[in-house]
Amino acid sequence: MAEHESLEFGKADFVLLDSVSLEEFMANLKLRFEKGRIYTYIGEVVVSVNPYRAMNIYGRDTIEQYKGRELYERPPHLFAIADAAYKAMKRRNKDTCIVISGESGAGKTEASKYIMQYIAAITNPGQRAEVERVKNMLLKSNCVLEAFGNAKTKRNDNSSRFGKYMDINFDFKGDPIGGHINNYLLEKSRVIFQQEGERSFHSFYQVCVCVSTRDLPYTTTLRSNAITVFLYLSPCDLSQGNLTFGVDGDTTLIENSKVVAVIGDLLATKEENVEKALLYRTVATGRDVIDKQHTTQEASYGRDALAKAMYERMFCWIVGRINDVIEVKNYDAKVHGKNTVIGVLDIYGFEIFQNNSFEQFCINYCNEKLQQLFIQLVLRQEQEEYQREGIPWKHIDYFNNQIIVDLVELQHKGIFSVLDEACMNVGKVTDEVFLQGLNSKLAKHAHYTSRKLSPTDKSLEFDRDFRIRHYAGDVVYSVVGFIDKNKDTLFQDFKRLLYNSSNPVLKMMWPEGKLSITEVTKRPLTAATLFKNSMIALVENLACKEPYYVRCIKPNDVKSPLLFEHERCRHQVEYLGLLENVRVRRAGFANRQEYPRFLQRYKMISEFTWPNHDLPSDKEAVKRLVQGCGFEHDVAYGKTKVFVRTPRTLFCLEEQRDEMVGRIVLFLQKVWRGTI
Ligand code: AD9
Ligand code: MG
Repeated sequence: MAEHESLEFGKADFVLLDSVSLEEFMANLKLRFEKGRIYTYIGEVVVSVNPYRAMNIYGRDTIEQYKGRELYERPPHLFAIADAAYKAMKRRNKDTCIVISGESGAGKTEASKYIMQYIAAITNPGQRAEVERVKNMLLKSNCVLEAFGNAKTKRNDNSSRFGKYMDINFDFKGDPIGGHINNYLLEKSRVIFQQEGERSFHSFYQVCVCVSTRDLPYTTTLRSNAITVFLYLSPCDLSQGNLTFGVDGDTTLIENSKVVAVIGDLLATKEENVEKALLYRTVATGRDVIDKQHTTQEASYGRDALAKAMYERMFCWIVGRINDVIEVKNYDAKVHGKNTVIGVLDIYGFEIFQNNSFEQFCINYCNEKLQQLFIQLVLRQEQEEYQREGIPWKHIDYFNNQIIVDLVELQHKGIFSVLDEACMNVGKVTDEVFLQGLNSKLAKHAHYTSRKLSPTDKSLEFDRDFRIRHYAGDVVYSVVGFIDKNKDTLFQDFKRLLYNSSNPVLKMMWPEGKLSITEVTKRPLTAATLFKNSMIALVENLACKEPYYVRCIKPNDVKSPLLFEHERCRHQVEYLGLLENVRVRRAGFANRQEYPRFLQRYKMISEFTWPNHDLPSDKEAVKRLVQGCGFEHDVAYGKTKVFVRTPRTLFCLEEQRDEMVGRIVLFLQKVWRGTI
């Protein structure tokens, strides 16, 4: 329960609602949003509503107010959750993580940056140079990663098109000594295509601006860069010409050969090598190795695959470079003890577009996994706390989205397996074959349907459509492109081309280009399998840490700071399971505090504890205090914590405390003025 917040701003913790109904929840959320109170707790979970305006609540003075405080001592804030994670890590030597979830545009990335800023601000009081260096790197890496990994979408002008999990390592003093970033599936198809009203990654436009404002010779490389990417930036002038293919009789040709020269230059390789890789494919037939000419379609496919793969590799390379400079160095665990970790997860939010493809499918599956983790951990955490403290537990039902997670990832039966099977077909490998596979395996699944299975369903407009009932809503996906995106083929010729570049960085990015065609036999893992494995590993990693949650809500679809669209918000509150979260929290105990903390806060309201108690333990002292106030019936005593069931009791305690603090202040003022 947060201090200094009058009811004028609504309830600072949803647990304190008079009754738990959707109406009350929504009314409180709306009132707080309108009063500029964008954060509200559910116990230790922060619910955040995107304000869509600059808020004066992240400055140095605010940071100072939260430093070292308990959650309930200050109005709800991201800083409080960051502090709680930090304290748990420092005091109890626990690895913690902060999981930020919510749909696209709800404010996850902004929240993650404020959390990082807070952690940076409260650490390293001794100004150690190496720690300052690490902190700077951690903070500044955001800007680089956003340039290369974020883009404007219809949902968000600065949408993360990759998932990011960042570990910050702390030494025994609690100062950051390093970190590590894991990145997840970059939406690389954006390099070659953007839906109407969307853009490619920010970096392309930033490069374009550089080119027009800077001088030669520095821009020589940049210009060639820009030329090659112009192809794919629809709003740009393409006056430099496209890399397009045509035919002359039986021969496939590059129509604009000037571009090939630029690419050769850029890739630090010979023009003719580029041309050959674009037009031919080396294949092994028995003992022979031959050059097979591409059709124009194959050549275009190869060109696009090359552009996507190069961008993705470059992105991973950038992440790797950042990791090199932030990795923990010279830390001897034997001398200093184990270094502890706070992980911050900021991943692409659930999204529904007009056209949803493989990328949306992966993004939404990722959000299903995180929702499942939230369900497990919120329940598990409560359960474990009661068990640990020796207090009986009462079960609350949730909608469990495990059924949807299984629908996607289950071995043999799940959508990813059906997709992989379709990709391995020896005969026809088409998106339609994949859809048939889905229809035959999942016809009876409550969360799957398709146009074939529900022909009268108006939301399924085309034969290629299938629909998943996600925890956050129904999404219609088009199967078009699933097979290609899953196989993610890049001809070996391109890998070899890049490996043979005289640019050492490019060469290093493509080690597999070393293999000759006869050595390449192993089928690489598909994009779906790689993504699934990375999600499973991510969830395992999060599950073994003490989690803190930020649940972000997007108030409207027009980025307005004033509009609280009731239906939009209600939908999010429902699917995020926030009401159930409140119920779980209330069915147990609304508040729990360690005995010394509780005493520190309320000792002035009891003659047995003020100014100090002489009882054998703090636990005994708390018991006496509670008995004295007449709250025995509403309180349970755990091993290390006192549990308060109803918020009303806390209110009463707070009221009595306020009154006593008021009296003490008055008394002290009189003493100072010499009137006593
Ligand atoms: V996505 O899943 O990556 O597409 P996010 O990350 O949830 O999405 P983001 O943090 O990028 O959303 O927020 C979207 C926009 O909302 C930002 O660019 C800001 O303009 C705005 N925003 C979000 N949070 C805040 C805030 N605390 N204060 C002010 C905010 N503006
Ligand atoms: Mg984001």
